[in-house]
Amino acid sequence: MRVINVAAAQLGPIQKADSRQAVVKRMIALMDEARSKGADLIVYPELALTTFFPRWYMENQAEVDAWFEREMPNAATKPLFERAAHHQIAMNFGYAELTPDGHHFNTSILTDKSGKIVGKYRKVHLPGHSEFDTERAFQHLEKRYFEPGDLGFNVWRTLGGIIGMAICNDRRWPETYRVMGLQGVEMVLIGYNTPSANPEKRVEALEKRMFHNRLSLQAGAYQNSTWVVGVAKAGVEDGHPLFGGSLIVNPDGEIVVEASTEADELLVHPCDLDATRFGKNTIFNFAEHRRIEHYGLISSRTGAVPPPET
Ligand code: CDT
Repeated sequence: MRVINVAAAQLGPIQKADSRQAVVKRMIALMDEARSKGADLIVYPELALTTFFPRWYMENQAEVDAWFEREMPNAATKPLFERAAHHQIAMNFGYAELTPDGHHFNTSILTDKSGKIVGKYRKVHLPGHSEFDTERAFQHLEKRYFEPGDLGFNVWRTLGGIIGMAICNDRRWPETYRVMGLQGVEMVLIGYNTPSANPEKRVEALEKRMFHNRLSLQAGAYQNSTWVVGVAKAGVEDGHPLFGGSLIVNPDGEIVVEASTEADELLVHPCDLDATRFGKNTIFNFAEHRRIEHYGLISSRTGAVPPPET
């Protein structure tokens, strides 16, 4: 058995006025609880340090940049890194990254148990739009504030296993998991901020949106025989509800733990990486069964092109 005791640390809402220092305090409280429960790794959501700011339309770049981190760790997050090193607990969290040469990414990092950053991922599948959209119930301006990630879907050998990362909307795309699956991934860490309502389809029920969340994470896990850890930022942020439903999915695609609130909430589960072996060696033995001669369109065509009508 190769067990990583994973803590999925769901965060409740973060209001616009909340400081990073206040959020880090909440993250440390969850980390203390995770450590007391024997966790090796704690996983926090996408954009964990701030409110989900892409719902707000901004034209002033200085105002936008105030939501971004110029270095990691920085003054606000140093106490989190120090506590992680003290507890000897690895961590993963998301934040808005502003690089020294002026690029903006929706980023996620993975540390080892000493608090050293061992992996970085930048969100590839940015949802939403880039200009103010009067048709929407509310805005989702990720395409305005972020560039598509430039690092691809990597995996890292750490904590005795092979671990990858993705962010929120990435979880809905099978390519996300498969590219990591082809590198032998054993655990995928995915933070999210998902509105409880569909801004383009007001009648869509919350239950259906949560079904799509589970469906995506469970399919990704099963079809690549990997653990998947999905962690929400949940609750009502300045009048805008985000759903919870943080969960850990085993390599058979089954949910082993799931959050029940929309507040700060910790789920801890022992994830045996050797449980990924059976699926990887049988039905999803890629080397044995994949037929890449038929998959060319996946990497050569972006949008669907139906055949001409006859
Ligand atoms: N943060 C994020 O990627 N949210 C998207 C919502 C898209 S609705 C415009 C998601 O896929 O959950």
